[in-house]
Amino acid sequence: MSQTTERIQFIDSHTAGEPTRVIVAGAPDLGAGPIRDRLARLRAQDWFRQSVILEPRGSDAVVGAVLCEPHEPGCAAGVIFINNTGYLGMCGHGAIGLAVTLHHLGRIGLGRHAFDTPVGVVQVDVLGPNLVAIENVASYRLRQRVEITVEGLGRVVGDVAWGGNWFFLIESSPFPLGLVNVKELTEAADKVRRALWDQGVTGTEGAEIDHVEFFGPAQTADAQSRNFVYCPGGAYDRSPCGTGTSAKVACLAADGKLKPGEIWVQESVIGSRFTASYRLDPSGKVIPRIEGAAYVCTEGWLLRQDNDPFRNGIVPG
Ligand code: PYC
Repeated sequence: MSQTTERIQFIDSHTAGEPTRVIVAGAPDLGAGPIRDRLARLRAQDWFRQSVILEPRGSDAVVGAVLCEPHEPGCAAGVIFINNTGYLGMCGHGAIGLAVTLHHLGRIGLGRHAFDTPVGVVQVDVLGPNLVAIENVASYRLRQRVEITVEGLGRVVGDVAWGGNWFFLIESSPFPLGLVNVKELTEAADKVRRALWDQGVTGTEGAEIDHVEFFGPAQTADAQSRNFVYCPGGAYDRSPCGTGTSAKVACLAADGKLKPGEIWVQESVIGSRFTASYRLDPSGKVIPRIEGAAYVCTEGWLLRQDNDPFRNGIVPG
Protein backbone atom coordinates (compact mmCIF):
# COMPACT_ATOMS: atom_id res chain seq x y z
CA MET A 1 0.00 0.00 0.00
CA SER A 2 1.42 3.42 -0.89
CA GLN A 3 2.15 5.92 1.83
CA THR A 4 2.07 9.70 1.50
CA THR A 5 4.22 12.01 3.57
CA GLU A 6 3.48 15.67 4.15
CA ARG A 7 6.52 17.88 4.88
CA ILE A 8 6.40 21.02 7.02
CA GLN A 9 9.53 23.18 7.12
CA PHE A 10 10.41 24.72 10.47
CA ILE A 11 13.13 26.57 12.37
CA ASP A 12 13.26 26.43 16.15
CA SER A 13 14.80 29.18 18.24
CA HIS A 14 14.63 30.19 21.86
CA THR A 15 14.16 33.66 23.26
CA ALA A 16 15.52 33.96 26.79
CA GLY A 17 15.00 30.19 27.05
CA GLU A 18 11.43 30.10 25.69
CA PRO A 19 11.06 28.13 22.45
CA THR A 20 9.58 29.47 19.21
CA ARG A 21 8.91 27.19 16.24
CA VAL A 22 8.63 29.23 13.03
CA ILE A 23 6.64 27.38 10.35
CA VAL A 24 8.45 28.44 7.21
CA ALA A 25 6.55 26.34 4.65
CA GLY A 26 3.90 23.64 4.53
CA ALA A 27 1.08 25.35 6.47
CA PRO A 28 -2.44 25.18 4.98
CA ASP A 29 -3.28 27.85 2.40
CA LEU A 30 -5.06 30.52 4.46
CA GLY A 31 -5.91 32.76 1.51
CA ALA A 32 -5.61 36.54 1.61
CA GLY A 33 -7.02 39.32 3.78
CA PRO A 34 -6.51 40.53 7.34
CA ILE A 35 -4.42 38.23 9.57
CA ARG A 36 -7.29 37.83 12.04
CA ASP A 37 -9.44 36.37 9.21
CA ARG A 38 -6.63 33.97 8.33
CA LEU A 39 -6.36 33.01 12.00
CA ALA A 40 -10.06 32.06 11.86
CA ARG A 41 -9.32 29.85 8.84
CA LEU A 42 -6.36 28.22 10.59
CA ARG A 43 -8.51 27.63 13.67
CA ALA A 44 -10.98 25.75 11.46
CA GLN A 45 -8.10 23.39 10.54
CA ASP A 46 -6.91 22.84 14.10
CA TRP A 47 -5.18 19.58 13.15
CA PHE A 48 -2.31 21.69 11.82
CA ARG A 49 -1.64 23.40 15.18
CA GLN A 50 -1.95 20.06 16.94
CA SER A 51 0.47 18.28 14.63
CA VAL A 52 3.26 20.89 14.81
CA ILE A 53 2.96 21.82 18.53
CA LEU A 54 1.78 18.74 20.42
CA GLU A 55 3.90 15.69 21.18
CA PRO A 56 5.43 13.70 19.52
CA ARG A 57 6.64 16.52 17.19
CA GLY A 58 6.46 19.34 19.72
CA SER A 59 5.95 19.89 23.43
CA ASP A 60 3.81 21.97 25.80
CA ALA A 61 6.47 24.68 26.02
CA VAL A 62 6.64 25.38 22.27
CA VAL A 63 4.97 28.46 20.80
CA GLY A 64 4.53 28.24 17.04
CA ALA A 65 4.75 31.18 14.66
CA VAL A 66 2.99 30.43 11.39
CA LEU A 67 4.52 32.69 8.78
CA CYS A 68 2.08 34.27 6.28
CA GLU A 69 2.10 36.98 3.67
CA PRO A 70 1.34 40.27 5.46
CA HIS A 71 -1.90 42.12 4.74
CA GLU A 72 -1.02 45.49 6.28
CA PRO A 73 1.15 47.61 3.99
CA GLY A 74 4.84 47.95 4.88
CA CYS A 75 5.03 44.75 6.97
CA ALA A 76 7.92 42.32 6.46
CA ALA A 77 5.83 39.30 7.50
CA GLY A 78 2.46 38.23 8.77
CA VAL A 79 2.35 35.82 11.69
CA ILE A 80 -0.15 33.73 13.65
CA PHE A 81 1.05 32.48 17.04
CA ILE A 82 -0.13 29.08 18.25
CA ASN A 83 0.50 27.00 21.36
CA ASN A 84 -0.45 23.69 22.95
CA THR A 85 -3.99 24.85 23.64
CA GLY A 86 -4.91 27.29 20.88
CA TYR A 87 -4.13 30.66 19.34
CA LEU A 88 -2.40 33.69 20.87
CA GLY A 89 -3.22 37.29 19.95
CA MET A 90 0.41 38.30 20.21
CA CYS A 91 3.55 36.76 21.57
CA GLY A 92 6.52 38.92 22.54
CA HIS A 93 9.18 36.25 22.83
CA GLY A 94 7.78 34.71 19.64
CA ALA A 95 8.07 37.99 17.71
CA ILE A 96 11.70 38.31 18.87
CA GLY A 97 12.36 34.67 17.86
CA LEU A 98 10.68 35.25 14.49
CA ALA A 99 12.84 38.31 13.81
CA VAL A 100 16.05 36.43 14.65
CA THR A 101 14.90 33.52 12.45
CA LEU A 102 14.06 35.76 9.47
CA HIS A 103 17.47 37.43 9.90
CA HIS A 104 19.12 33.99 10.01
CA LEU A 105 17.32 33.14 6.74
CA GLY A 106 18.57 36.38 5.16
CA ARG A 107 14.98 37.59 4.69
CA ILE A 108 15.40 40.72 6.83
CA GLY A 109 18.45 42.81 7.69
CA LEU A 110 19.38 44.86 10.71
CA GLY A 111 17.08 47.81 11.36
CA ARG A 112 13.34 48.44 11.68
CA HIS A 113 10.66 46.10 10.35
CA ALA A 114 6.97 45.50 11.06
CA PHE A 115 5.04 42.26 11.64
CA ASP A 116 1.33 41.93 10.92
CA THR A 117 -0.33 40.05 13.83
CA PRO A 118 -3.97 39.27 14.63
CA VAL A 119 -4.00 42.07 17.24
CA GLY A 120 -2.25 44.71 15.16
CA VAL A 121 1.04 45.75 13.62
CA VAL A 122 4.12 45.27 15.79
CA GLN A 123 7.30 47.24 15.08
CA VAL A 124 10.53 45.26 15.37
CA ASP A 125 14.10 46.56 15.60
CA VAL A 126 16.73 43.98 14.69
CA LEU A 127 19.70 45.30 16.66
CA GLY A 128 22.05 42.37 15.96
CA PRO A 129 21.84 38.76 14.74
CA ASN A 130 20.63 37.74 18.22
CA LEU A 131 19.27 40.96 19.70
CA VAL A 132 15.80 42.34 18.91
CA ALA A 133 13.50 44.96 20.40
CA ILE A 134 9.77 44.94 19.70
CA GLU A 135 7.36 47.82 20.08
CA ASN A 136 4.30 45.99 21.24
CA VAL A 137 0.64 46.85 20.76
CA ALA A 138 -0.83 49.52 23.09
CA SER A 139 -1.02 48.04 26.58
CA TYR A 140 -3.16 49.08 29.52
CA ARG A 141 -4.41 48.20 32.98
CA LEU A 142 -8.13 47.43 32.96
CA ARG A 143 -8.69 46.92 36.71
CA GLN A 144 -6.54 47.60 39.76
CA ARG A 145 -6.33 45.61 43.00
CA VAL A 146 -9.01 43.03 42.18
CA GLU A 147 -9.62 40.67 45.08
CA ILE A 148 -10.46 37.00 44.48
CA THR A 149 -10.57 33.91 46.67
CA VAL A 150 -8.38 31.06 45.51
CA GLU A 151 -8.47 27.45 46.73
CA GLY A 152 -5.40 26.80 48.89
CA LEU A 153 -4.20 30.41 48.65
CA GLY A 154 -7.09 32.32 50.26
CA ARG A 155 -7.50 36.00 49.39
CA VAL A 156 -5.42 37.03 46.38
CA VAL A 157 -5.15 40.58 45.03
CA GLY A 158 -3.98 41.46 41.52
CA ASP A 159 -4.33 43.77 38.53
CA VAL A 160 -6.01 42.89 35.23
CA ALA A 161 -3.98 44.19 32.29
CA TRP A 162 -3.66 43.77 28.52
CA GLY A 163 -0.28 43.44 26.83
CA GLY A 164 -1.43 41.65 23.67
CA ASN A 165 -2.92 38.88 25.86
CA TRP A 166 -4.89 39.14 29.12
CA PHE A 167 -2.92 38.91 32.38
CA PHE A 168 -3.64 38.83 36.10
CA LEU A 169 -0.60 40.32 37.81
CA ILE A 170 0.01 39.37 41.45
CA GLU A 171 2.67 41.34 43.29
CA SER A 172 3.59 38.80 45.94
CA SER A 173 4.33 35.31 44.69
CA PRO A 174 2.98 32.47 46.88
CA PHE A 175 6.32 30.64 46.47
CA PRO A 176 9.91 31.81 45.91
CA LEU A 177 10.51 32.40 42.20
CA GLY A 178 12.94 29.66 41.20
CA LEU A 179 12.97 26.59 38.97
CA VAL A 180 12.79 24.39 42.06
CA ASN A 181 9.23 25.68 42.66
CA VAL A 182 7.86 25.50 39.12
CA LYS A 183 5.38 22.72 39.96
CA GLU A 184 3.94 24.61 42.95
CA LEU A 185 3.88 27.92 41.03
CA THR A 186 2.11 26.28 38.07
CA GLU A 187 -0.52 24.67 40.31
CA ALA A 188 -1.14 27.94 42.16
CA ALA A 189 -1.42 29.92 38.89
CA ASP A 190 -3.81 27.35 37.47
CA LYS A 191 -6.06 27.77 40.53
CA VAL A 192 -5.90 31.56 40.12
CA ARG A 193 -6.96 31.26 36.49
CA ARG A 194 -9.93 29.05 37.42
CA ALA A 195 -10.92 31.38 40.28
CA LEU A 196 -10.85 34.42 37.98
CA TRP A 197 -13.22 32.70 35.58
CA ASP A 198 -15.49 31.28 38.29
CA GLN A 199 -15.69 34.66 40.03
CA GLY A 200 -16.48 36.52 36.80
CA VAL A 201 -13.23 38.49 36.53
CA THR A 202 -12.50 38.90 32.82
CA GLY A 203 -10.85 41.15 30.28
CA THR A 204 -12.94 43.35 28.01
CA GLU A 205 -16.02 41.82 26.38
CA GLY A 206 -15.87 38.86 28.77
CA ALA A 207 -12.49 37.66 27.47
CA GLU A 208 -10.94 34.99 29.68
CA ILE A 209 -7.81 36.04 31.59
CA ASP A 210 -5.66 33.09 30.61
CA HIS A 211 -2.18 34.26 31.67
CA VAL A 212 -1.18 34.66 35.33
CA GLU A 213 1.97 36.41 36.57
CA PHE A 214 3.56 36.22 39.99
CA PHE A 215 6.23 38.79 40.89
CA GLY A 216 9.01 38.89 43.46
CA PRO A 217 12.38 40.51 44.04
CA ALA A 218 15.05 40.33 41.32
CA GLN A 219 18.06 38.15 42.01
CA THR A 220 20.54 40.33 40.13
CA ALA A 221 21.48 43.85 41.16
CA ASP A 222 20.62 45.57 37.87
CA ALA A 223 17.15 44.02 37.45
CA GLN A 224 13.97 45.43 39.02
CA SER A 225 11.87 42.31 39.38
CA ARG A 226 11.60 38.54 38.78
CA ASN A 227 8.46 36.87 37.48
CA PHE A 228 6.79 33.55 36.85
CA VAL A 229 4.35 33.50 33.94
CA TYR A 230 1.70 30.82 33.51
CA CYS A 231 0.48 30.36 29.93
CA PRO A 232 -2.99 29.16 28.84
CA GLY A 233 -2.00 25.55 28.10
CA GLY A 234 -0.55 25.14 31.61
CA ALA A 235 3.09 25.55 30.52
CA TYR A 236 5.21 28.26 32.14
CA ASP A 237 7.13 30.86 30.18
CA ARG A 238 10.89 30.33 30.40
CA SER A 239 11.34 33.96 29.29
CA PRO A 240 9.98 36.95 31.24
CA CYS A 241 7.12 36.95 28.65
CA GLY A 242 6.96 39.83 26.17
CA THR A 243 3.23 40.43 26.46
CA GLY A 244 3.38 39.87 30.24
CA THR A 245 6.20 42.38 30.63
CA SER A 246 4.15 44.79 28.47
CA ALA A 247 1.20 44.34 30.85
CA LYS A 248 3.56 44.97 33.79
CA VAL A 249 4.94 48.15 32.18
CA ALA A 250 1.36 49.37 31.62
CA CYS A 251 0.61 48.86 35.35
CA LEU A 252 3.83 50.61 36.40
CA ALA A 253 2.98 53.52 34.09
CA ALA A 254 -0.57 53.73 35.49
CA ASP A 255 0.88 53.80 39.04
CA GLY A 256 3.38 56.56 38.11
CA LYS A 257 6.24 54.17 39.04
CA LEU A 258 7.86 54.13 35.56
CA LYS A 259 8.19 57.18 33.35
CA PRO A 260 8.33 57.07 29.53
CA GLY A 261 11.82 56.00 28.43
CA GLU A 262 12.82 54.64 31.86
CA ILE A 263 14.25 51.12 31.86
CA TRP A 264 12.67 48.15 33.63
CA VAL A 265 14.71 44.93 33.62
CA GLN A 266 12.44 41.92 34.12
CA GLU A 267 13.98 38.60 35.13
CA SER A 268 12.22 35.31 34.37
CA VAL A 269 11.87 32.34 36.68
CA ILE A 270 14.97 30.82 35.01
CA GLY A 271 16.96 34.04 35.43
CA SER A 272 16.85 35.16 31.77
CA ARG A 273 15.83 38.76 31.16
CA PHE A 274 14.07 41.34 29.01
CA THR A 275 14.82 45.05 29.06
CA ALA A 276 11.57 47.00 28.90
CA SER A 277 10.52 50.63 28.58
CA TYR A 278 7.61 52.48 26.99
CA ARG A 279 6.59 55.59 25.11
CA LEU A 280 3.24 57.34 25.00
CA ASP A 281 1.56 57.55 21.60
CA PRO A 282 -0.17 60.81 20.58
CA SER A 283 -3.40 59.67 22.27
CA GLY A 284 -1.55 58.89 25.52
CA LYS A 285 -1.55 55.11 25.14
CA VAL A 286 1.36 53.09 26.56
CA ILE A 287 3.46 51.51 23.79
CA PRO A 288 5.89 49.05 25.46
CA ARG A 289 9.32 48.30 24.03
CA ILE A 290 10.72 44.89 24.94
CA GLU A 291 14.30 43.94 24.13
CA GLY A 292 15.64 40.40 24.34
CA ALA A 293 18.06 37.90 22.86
CA ALA A 294 17.12 34.86 20.75
CA TYR A 295 19.12 32.06 19.16
CA VAL A 296 18.18 29.65 16.38
CA CYS A 297 18.78 26.07 17.49
CA THR A 298 17.19 23.56 15.08
CA GLU A 299 15.99 23.55 11.51
CA GLY A 300 14.35 20.84 9.50
CA TRP A 301 11.15 19.25 8.31
CA LEU A 302 8.31 17.85 10.36
CA LEU A 303 6.90 14.80 8.62
CA ARG A 304 3.24 13.73 8.68
CA GLN A 305 2.77 10.24 7.26
CA ASP A 306 -0.83 9.40 6.43
CA ASN A 307 -0.63 6.04 8.26
CA ASP A 308 0.80 7.58 11.47
CA PRO A 309 -1.94 7.39 14.15
CA PHE A 310 -0.33 10.44 15.82
CA ARG A 311 0.16 12.56 12.70
CA ASN A 312 -2.10 15.14 14.39
CA GLY A 313 -0.24 14.94 17.69
CA ILE A 314 -1.30 13.39 20.96
CA VAL A 315 -4.47 15.36 21.55
CA PRO A 316 -5.55 15.69 25.20
CA GLY A 317 -8.87 13.87 25.67
O1 PYC B 1 6.37 36.37 25.22
O2 PYC B 1 4.38 37.24 24.97
C1 PYC B 1 5.12 36.30 25.19
C2 PYC B 1 4.52 34.97 25.46
C3 PYC B 1 3.19 34.66 25.56
C4 PYC B 1 3.12 33.31 25.83
C5 PYC B 1 4.40 32.81 25.89
N1 PYC B 1 5.25 33.85 25.67
